[in-house]
Amino acid sequence: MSQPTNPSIDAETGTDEPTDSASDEGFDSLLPGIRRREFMKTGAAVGGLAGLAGCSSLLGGDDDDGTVSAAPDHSVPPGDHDEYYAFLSGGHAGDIRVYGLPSMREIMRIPVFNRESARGYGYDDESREMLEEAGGYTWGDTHHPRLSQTDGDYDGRFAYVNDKANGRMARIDLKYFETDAICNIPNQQGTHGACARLPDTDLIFGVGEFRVPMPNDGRDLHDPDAYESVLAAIDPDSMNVEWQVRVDGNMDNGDGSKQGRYFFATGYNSEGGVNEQEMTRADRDDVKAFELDRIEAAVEAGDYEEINNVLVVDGRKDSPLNQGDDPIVHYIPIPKSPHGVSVTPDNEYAIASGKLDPTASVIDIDLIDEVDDPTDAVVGRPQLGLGPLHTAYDGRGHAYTTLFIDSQVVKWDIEAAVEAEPESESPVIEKIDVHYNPGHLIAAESYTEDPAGDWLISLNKLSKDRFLPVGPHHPENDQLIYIGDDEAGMQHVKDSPAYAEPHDASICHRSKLDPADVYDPDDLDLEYTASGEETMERVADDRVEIDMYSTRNHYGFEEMTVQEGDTVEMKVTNVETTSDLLHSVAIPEYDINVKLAPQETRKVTFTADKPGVYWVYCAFFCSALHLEMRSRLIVEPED
Ligand code: RUQ
Ligand code: CUA
Repeated sequence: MSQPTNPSIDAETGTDEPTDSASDEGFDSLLPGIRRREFMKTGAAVGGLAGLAGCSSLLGGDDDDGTVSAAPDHSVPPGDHDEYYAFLSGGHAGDIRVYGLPSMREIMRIPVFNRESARGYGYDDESREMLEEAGGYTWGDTHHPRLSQTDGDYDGRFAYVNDKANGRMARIDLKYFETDAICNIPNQQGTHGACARLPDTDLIFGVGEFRVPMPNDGRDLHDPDAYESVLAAIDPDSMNVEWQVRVDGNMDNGDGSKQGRYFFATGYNSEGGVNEQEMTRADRDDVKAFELDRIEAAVEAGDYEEINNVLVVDGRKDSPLNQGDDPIVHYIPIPKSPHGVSVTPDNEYAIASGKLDPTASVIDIDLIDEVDDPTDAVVGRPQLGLGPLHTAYDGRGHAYTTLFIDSQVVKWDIEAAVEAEPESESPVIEKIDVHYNPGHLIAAESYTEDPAGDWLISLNKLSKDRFLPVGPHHPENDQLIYIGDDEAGMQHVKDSPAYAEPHDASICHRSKLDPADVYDPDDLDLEYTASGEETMERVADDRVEIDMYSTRNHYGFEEMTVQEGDTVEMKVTNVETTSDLLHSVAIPEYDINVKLAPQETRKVTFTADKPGVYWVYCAFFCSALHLEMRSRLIVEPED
């Protein structure tokens, strides 16, 4: 192995496996007469040697002691800000984690499908009702956070994320970094892929993974051939399902073309099997390319069936809408159980990873509707390594694909893959070991038309021995890799443990987000209660309404007396205008926990069914007199 290129890297990661790095000496000895700069330029043509030498060691060079330019300083000193926001899904923790890059510090968590007590999410009336209306489940499985775009670039407005567990799509308001809407998607059991119609995010797509009877009301239980999965198109403003398309086989991940025409979804289990053996029998499954305008025309023309109040268009292979020259869904055969699909920043290609096949398939987007045999739309099939899952881009014509089984990230040249023979390894430029078994990877702004091309995170499923042992449930390992220097190659600069389990992420430059520092009361539905405006009123025989405020170091009322059996509607405003000064309303034994950021108003409704004295306290350490910030809820017994 080569020496670490930057001593601070080694110190920071604590890794005993230095980053693979290139050296002029190592290069020249393998490729006499070719300077490494030329190699990189012609990497596609001669990269085949990488296969011979064992890709990662070609660039590492076993006995080289040369140096290359190191990754730019990625330390972020205390008090300094990071350059990028990274939004990582929390998987079956149900949330989104916000990291700063390149420090990889976790800055915030945004609860989405989970209840979360630190932020009081799922405890106040509004968020509780939202979660109840969205099915009332206590958890979800977030995979694919995608940020809204305008004109092919992040606009800082919203993030959207799927629930693979329950067939839902959530929206996160990036002004407040909070979940503001959840769509419960009918006919879809498990929404996997999530992404948008670009360039202006005017439709959100949820990709249905599990095939079920349509509708799933007890019919066709023992007839798996009749099970189906659907693609759902959701209006990003109303968060209502606009239409769905039913398809053959199942679906997995998805991505939209950059210029609106197509949505792509990978599918495994074209066999329609119900167990592993049946699902992996076929050598080919497919990528479905949905023709969005044709689908909308079919909806317009009334060519749909209404199932569970949703307009469902028939996109199965034998649908009348798929006969003739203008099919609504193209089924493009891809080997074997493909997983990830993503569209290149220039909108030329959709690249699908083989998962059980060591190749990726490069689909020429312009050819899809031109060719007679859909297989002919596949114009490249580079041999990448074992278990290719997901692909990201640097905007310089390179693709980066995770190899789950090989525990590597492979960098390859997209145009070279189009020019090379199918199954050729020559488009491969370089591989780097990651620790261990990467699922997704994401490069900075890779989902936009103009990726930043400097940082990449490999989201590794296993960390094994990389951190202090914490028992049998190990953390995962997100590894930061610098990809900004094609000459030096990929440089691994940091390990960052992650609580289970990040899947996908979106990375956005900080200049494109403008989060609020305090709430704007006009953005909230509940009326603001200023100091001096507090009221406590019995509005019915068994109903009390309390409107009050909170500030350092007291609440609007020092005591609140109600009768046993009363329904209490308590609305509280945090009247602080100072940034970062949070209060909360915590009531023991009533399970009440309402968070209040500055200028925020929330409401909680509960039944006072236990007589006694209950101290209302503030759970955020807000000042030296925080412990004295109290009120009493007095519940008088029924006589
Ligand atoms: S997908 S790891 Cu996780 Cu939703 Cu490929
Ligand atoms: Cu308010 Cu502690």
